[in-house]
Order: sequence, then structure tokens, then C-alpha cells
Amino acid sequence: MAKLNGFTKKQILDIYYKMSLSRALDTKMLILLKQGKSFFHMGASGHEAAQLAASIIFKPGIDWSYPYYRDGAYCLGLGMTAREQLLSFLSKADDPNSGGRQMPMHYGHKDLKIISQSSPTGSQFLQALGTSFAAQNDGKNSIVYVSSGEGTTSQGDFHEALNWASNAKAPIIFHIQDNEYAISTHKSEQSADSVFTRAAGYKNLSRFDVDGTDFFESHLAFKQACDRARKGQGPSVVVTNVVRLLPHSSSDDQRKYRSEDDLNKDQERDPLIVLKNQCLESKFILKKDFDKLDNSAKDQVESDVNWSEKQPYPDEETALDHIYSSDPFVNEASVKTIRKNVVMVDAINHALSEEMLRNKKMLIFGQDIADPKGGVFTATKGLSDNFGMSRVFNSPLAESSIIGTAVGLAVAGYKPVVEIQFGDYIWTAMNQIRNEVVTMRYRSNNSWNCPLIIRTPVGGYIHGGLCHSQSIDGYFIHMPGIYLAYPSNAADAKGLLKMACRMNDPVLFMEHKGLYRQGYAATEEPDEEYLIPFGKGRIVIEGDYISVITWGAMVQKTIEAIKYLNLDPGFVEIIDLRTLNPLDLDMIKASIKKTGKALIVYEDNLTNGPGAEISALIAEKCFEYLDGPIKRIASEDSPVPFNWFLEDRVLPQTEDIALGIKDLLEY
Ligand SMILES: Cc1ncc(C[n+]2csc(CCOP(=O)(O)OP(=O)(O)O)c2C)c(N)n1
Ligand SMILES: [Mg+2]
Repeated sequence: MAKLNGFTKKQILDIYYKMSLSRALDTKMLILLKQGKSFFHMGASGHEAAQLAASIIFKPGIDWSYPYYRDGAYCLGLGMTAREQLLSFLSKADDPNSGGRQMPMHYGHKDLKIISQSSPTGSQFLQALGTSFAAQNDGKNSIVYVSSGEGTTSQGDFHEALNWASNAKAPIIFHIQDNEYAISTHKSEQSADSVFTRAAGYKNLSRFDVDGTDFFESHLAFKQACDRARKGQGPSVVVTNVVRLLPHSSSDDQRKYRSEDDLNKDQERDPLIVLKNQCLESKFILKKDFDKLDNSAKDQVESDVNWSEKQPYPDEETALDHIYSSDPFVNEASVKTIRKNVVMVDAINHALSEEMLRNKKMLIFGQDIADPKGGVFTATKGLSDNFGMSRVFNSPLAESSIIGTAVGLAVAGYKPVVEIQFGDYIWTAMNQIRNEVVTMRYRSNNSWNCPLIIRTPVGGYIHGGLCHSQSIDGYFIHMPGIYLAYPSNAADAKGLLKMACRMNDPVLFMEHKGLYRQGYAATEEPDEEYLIPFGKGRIVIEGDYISVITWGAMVQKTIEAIKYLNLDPGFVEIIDLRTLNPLDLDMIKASIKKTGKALIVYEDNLTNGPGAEISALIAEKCFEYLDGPIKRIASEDSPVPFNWFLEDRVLPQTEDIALGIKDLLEY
């Protein structure tokens, strides 16, 4: 059978049809937008050849994809329908991308293994890398596609991903679609050299630089890149040089920053025309065949729009669905003791070990966590020796890499339990957490979830200075979509961590480093069945006249404050919340109903710390029970200094808590 560059006439017509369909969708969507039927559009026009060339290499439903917002034609090529794209554009309930929760062009499709995409440019790279680790582990020879524009390669995550991918020989293809502009910024302002050149120097990484308006040339590069990846030879970067025929988005007007000449030159490189000309010149396909396809693409879009417009919008009542899984919380198990005494860090280690045995999909990684060191606090000691370096391994020194890859593993069915070496360094991963981890389930309308655990040592009193003493709970209590645990002793740490390992939602597990080896935080060790449900506080001491609501290292400090005041037993009730999300509001209410007074003691700094929210809740829900002002004892609004006298002054001390209790008791 006659072929052009290895393609039959039927194959080329099929590809051209999808290019034309993508173009027709762009055109029609912009009309619908003007009619007020949607509010945002980002087009693939000019990128179609490169995207189709990539899409036909990847196996739908087997390989994984992280397409960016301009990848409409890629998604069509992979098997997403025009109707599905229109449902997203019109924000309809049955949109498989996000059920109308995200702006249009944020692709996601469970059956096609397109992972739900969020909006930050570049956060997809590390997630795709994590999924490529899952693909390696699964051993099914699947590979991963991830794409972005050239501007996005300025993001650190891109370089972190290249670094780890090349070291791990990961089966991943980075498709960089270079249309020379990132909104209005030309690539000459973006970086000193091309993406292709900047990606040089990584072992195992192949690079391709092709004319992305030429379907055949682009296809050849993707074929080679994918062959390598499937053979386990490593990742590739494919740079396709394309044209942006539309403004950046429907909110942009590129005539304001590009000359007419520049825009006209782009039109001359229109990939649909390029493909047509290649076929016409060789007389492989006739013009009328292409015209027929253009017309039927337009007809299809018209009829799909008619159908899509009739589909329902999401029910308002569903607006709060899928922030978390709907799994019920388990009841607290009774304690069977297996050891007389265990310190908190060892209890954590044992919880991890037991859960690794139980769940073969659980993986542990982070900085320096593998043996022989086993973590800077030895929380993971012995685990890589026991479970092997494929399940317990050191990550590069890059927090965004840790969380990003954990996302990619979690969506692919793994249970990553990762360590951020100090809570103070979680900030470099904050975009991954805030915009990716906590929204995955919600933004995909429950199609994808991301049940990873982030363990991290937090807190002060160890002369750790500004960047080894921070409390981070105040930031995270504000964030929907992630559960928060903060144990005060060994048994709770074990029960809560084991519970977290079995939950279907992301968990931030805060471990006070000052408690790791403290005698007072050591307990009897509960057995492997011990699980503590989230959202259940613990009454540490019962009392009738004041409720102290606290957690973490402040539990012991409050016990000491009671001793310091020489108070009789039965005066002060201490509630250890154990988890900050969910909060055990029932326990707080019941206690305040009895005592009439509430003191919240926390280590994070005062302003907008967790105590602010808890105070507000008490004011709202317990106002009638109160017999005094709601009081907070917390750190000063200051960094935590290294000098131990200064440190004492900034962090809450026994005397401060004692004074707070006394003041409120006497009120
Ligand atoms: C982290 C982040 N910063 C800024 C933006 C706003 N933004 C969206 S797309 C874009 C330009 C991206 O350009 P490029 O990577 O070249 O892709 P193109 O749109 O040209 O295909 C910017 C600045 C964003 N979405 N995320
Ligand atoms: Mg660009």
C-alpha cells in the first residue's frame, strides 16, 4: 500500500481530521465565549501537528498523560471526544475533566489515564516523574507523557524533574512546545539559550529539537523517544517549534505586543496547511479530500455544541463534594501492649514498618532516610535494609521533587509516605501541596485522589534557630483538603500514623522533634492493630474549672504548669486534640460546657495561629457556656532565635501557661 513517510492515506486523513477538529473547536469556542456561554479559552491552534504526532505514540488507557492547557489536540488524539472538551468548556456536570470545577482546558480523564491538571505552570513535571516511577515499579512497560510551553521551563520544577528523571532512567517524555511566547514575554527574555541546549548535560536524557509544524518530523522524534523509554533507556525531551496562532488566551490580545509581520509569519507556518501541502505536493491526497474533512469537522463541532448545550450544569448542592473521601472514620482500637516503653521516634519507626508489611504499595522516601543513616532523627532506621531500596529510598535534596513525585505515585495507586526533613523546609514544596495535593480529588470531581502522607519534624525548644524550630500548623489548618495530625506521645504517634497509612486522603503528620526521645512522651507500645481515628481528642487530665485545649509539645508544658501552680487535681481539664483537622469540636464543647473557661495553648506564633480559629469556633458554638474571655498562650510573633535565652523568651514557657491558667481561673 502506498505510504507517505510511513503513513497510509487513511492514517493521514485520520490525523488531519483530528487536527481540523481541534481547530474547529478553537474557532467555535471563541464564538461561544463572545455569546457569554463560557468565560475562558486557551487554544491549541498552531500546535496541532506536534500534539497529534505525540498522541498517536502513546497507548490510551495504558500510558499516562500530563497534558498542559494548550494540549487540546493531544487529548483528541488520545481519544478524548469533542463532546467531552465542550462539556468542560461549557462547565457541565458530566464533564469528565473536572465536572465543571476547573476552568476549561484543564484536562483530566480517568479512562484515558490523563491525570487531572491544575493551573500552576510546571507543577506537572514532577508529578509525571512520580507516575513514571510507578510505571517502572509496575513493570508493564507503560510510559508517561508530560508537556508545557517553553516559558514554563524557567520553573525550578522542570529542572528538578530532568535531574531526577535522568538519574532514575525514568520512562518519561517531556514535550516542550516552543511557540516563542509565554503570554507576552518572548523567549529571548525568558532564558539565555534554547530549552534544547539547556537540557544538555544530563546522563541518560535524549534530546530532540524539531519543527513542530511538521507532523512527520515531530512524529519521528516522539517515536524514537518512546522506543527508548519503553526499552528502559531513559527519558527524553522533545522540543517542538510551533506557532501560536491565537492570543495566549481569550483574555489576551497579542496584537498589543507582536508586530503584524511576526503574526503573519506564524500564519505561513500553520501546521494544517503544512501537512496539506506535503500531501498535495506529492499528490498523495487531493485537496477535495481535505476540504471534505474540514467541512465534516465543522459539522461535527456544530452538532456536538448543540448536544453539549443541552446537558445539565452541576447541582449547586454538590459544591462541597469530594474535598475529602467519603470513607467513614474507624473507631479507636483497644490497646494491646507489646512493649513496656517506647520513645516517640521508635513508635513512628515501628508504625511505618508494620504498615510497610501490610501494604505492598507503600513507599517511603525523603532526604537521607535510607540506611545506614535512616533519617536525620532515625525515624526510618532499618526500613531500607528490611524492605529494600526500591521501596525505601533517598530522594534528591529537593522538597518540591519529594511532594511532586509523591503525587504522581499516589494517583497511580501507590501509598507514598514521604519525609520533609524539617517542617521549616516544607515551603519549597508549598506549590505542590497547596495547588496540587489538596485539590486533586476536588478538582477532578473525585476521579483522581492523592492519599499521600507527609511526615515532618516541627517545633522548637531544641536551640535550632530560625529554620529548625518552626511550627507550621497555623498555615495548614487554613487549607482544605489535607488532614493534620500532631501527636504528643509515642502511643498516639503510632496509632495516628498507622491510621494515616490506611486513609484515602492526604495527611500532614507533624512530629515534634523535641518529643522524639523525651521520657515523658514515651509510652507503652500498642500492637499492630492499634489505630486512632482522626478527629478524636484525648482528655489528658479531667478538671471542672478550666479547659486547656492544646496538642504536641504543649501538652506536657501544660501538665508542668499545673504542677507549677500547685493546683489540686480536678481543677484543670487538658484536652490533647491529637489532630487539628478534623478538630474534635464535640470534645471541646463538652469540656467548656462543664468548665465555662477556655485557654488554648499552642506553639505556633499567636497571630492567626490555630488558636485563632479554635477561639472563633468556641465563640460561635460555646458562647452561652463561657464564663470568661477565651484566652490564648502561644509563641511571640517572632522568628525563633538560636540563643537559648532569647529562644525561651519567644516560645511559650511553663510559667506563661501557668499565668494564663491563673488569670482565667481568677476571672
Ligand atoms: C506558576 C504560575 N505562574 C504564572 C501563571 C500564569 N501563566 C499561565 S500560562 C503562562 C505562560 C506560559 O507560557 P509557555 O510555557 O510558553 O506556554 P504557552 O502558553 O506559550 O503555550 C503564565 C505566565 C501560572 N498559571 N502559573
Ligand atoms: Mg510559549
